[in-house]
Amino acid sequence: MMSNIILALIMLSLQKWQLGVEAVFNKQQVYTATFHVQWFNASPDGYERQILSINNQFPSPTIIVNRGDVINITVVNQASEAISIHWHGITQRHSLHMDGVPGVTQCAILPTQSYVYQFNTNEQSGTYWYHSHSGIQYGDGLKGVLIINDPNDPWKNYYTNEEVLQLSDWYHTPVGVLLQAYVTSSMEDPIPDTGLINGIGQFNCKICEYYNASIQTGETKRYRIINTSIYAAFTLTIDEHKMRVIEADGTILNGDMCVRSLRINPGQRYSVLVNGKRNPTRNYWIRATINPFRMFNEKFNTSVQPNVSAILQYTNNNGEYIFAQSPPMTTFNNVDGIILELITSGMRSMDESNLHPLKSNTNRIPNNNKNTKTIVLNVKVLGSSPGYFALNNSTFSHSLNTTLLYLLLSDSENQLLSDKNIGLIETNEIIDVVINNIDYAPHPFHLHGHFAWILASGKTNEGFYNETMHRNIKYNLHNPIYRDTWTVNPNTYIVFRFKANNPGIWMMHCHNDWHLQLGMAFVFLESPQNIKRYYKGQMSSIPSHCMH
Ligand SMILES: [Cu+2]
Repeated sequence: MMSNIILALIMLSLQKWQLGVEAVFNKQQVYTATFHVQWFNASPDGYERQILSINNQFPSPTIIVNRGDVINITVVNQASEAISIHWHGITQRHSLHMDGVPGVTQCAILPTQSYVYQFNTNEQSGTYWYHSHSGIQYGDGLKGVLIINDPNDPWKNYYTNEEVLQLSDWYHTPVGVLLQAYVTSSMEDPIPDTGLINGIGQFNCKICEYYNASIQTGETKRYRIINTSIYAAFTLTIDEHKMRVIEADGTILNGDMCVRSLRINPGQRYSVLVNGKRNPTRNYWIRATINPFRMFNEKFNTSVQPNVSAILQYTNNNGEYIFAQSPPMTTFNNVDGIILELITSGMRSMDESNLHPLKSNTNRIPNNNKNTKTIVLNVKVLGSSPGYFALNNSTFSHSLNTTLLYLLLSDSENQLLSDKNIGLIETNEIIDVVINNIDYAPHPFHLHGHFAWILASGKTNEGFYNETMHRNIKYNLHNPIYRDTWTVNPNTYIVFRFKANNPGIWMMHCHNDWHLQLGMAFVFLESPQNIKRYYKGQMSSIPSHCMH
């Protein structure tokens, strides 16, 4: 008891010291870099292919900044196709034209051209990432990690070091080739060949390479886990170690959820704390497995390797590896059984609605009032050959010859609003969005420009939000999770809320990118008059390459 009090006092003084440091941190820094985007050959999983890289690196550079810093990145297109970069989870307040969505907020960057992305991270902190928003291009490698440190992170004193584990699905065929076939036939979502952890995978290898994560004996370490896939949900486990979930998409959690397996959908991020063993006798496997929407034998054939592993290497206080050997292969026995069990238990334990913020945010959730607008979107597949995803029977498509932002600035908002997949929301309205997922697959939805409170979410096959049922749906207005990417379970609903306090043209779409390519998207046109007022003066005319 006494030692707990002393510990609390030390923590308190540490926090005060941190506050002192914050004054230094708060001097706004500008993080400047140049990204040369180009193809290069590499074999991250033992299979050589062309990768769309940044500065001939794979994985792409990790950006680490402090809260409040400005990011300034010049993207130089040295590839053969048009590109763009979206900064996933950054709300782009006063920098809508930096959101990186071709046809919506900017013209794509053509070959030989460059574009400067500059934006302020403002009050945001946590784990983010960036990726191309041109077609399905980030599946070929154009993506990376973005971390915004918060000197006042409440969990900061509970861990000593941190490390990123970027999970990604990986295709051996360039995804643009697969996309052509996908949009012209009624085939199912192309299944990735395998997965990568921090850019390293194992595909039919005899002498395999593994990413080496590390942990010191007895330390508590933070791992930032990011799923940068275009398709795959992953289940992640660390043999004989548990994970305390402390962050979801930049929101600090209360740490109540401690899991054996973590389920993470494309676009989502989690931070977990892992306690290192005091007297380890060996290293351990970190395993990530691609979750198919259906069972393995139905969706996977033998050429697909749904499992990717890394090694948790124990180190001494000097950071030196203690054990020379990899974890014993015998722990790989009965892999299929283990993995199926993990996926099942992962689905059981990782109910996203059980994640709660550290501070009850009751006061911050905007109250339902006369300004509340409820938008119901029924999502389903339309047609069959090819099938398209539709929201309220309308599929999202837009011209790349201009942008919605330029159309608005040239006073063509009526043209925008005639599109069924664009919804008008006005300043300070409270927006409740219902998504009914009329489909057998879960869909991870991502909202640009905002974080949303997830007020209610049905379990798989629970049924839809409709005239009669919605009265029985109970909203969590006490401690709902607040994030930018969430899972809508199959054959049921989700309800989320945000306040229209960030004028912009914000996409909301499925982050299974194959589905986005088939139109599973919606756009919120938020406070158009404010957008005009703010951006008309500072934006030049439409670049010629963007026009018809
Ligand atoms: Cu989807």
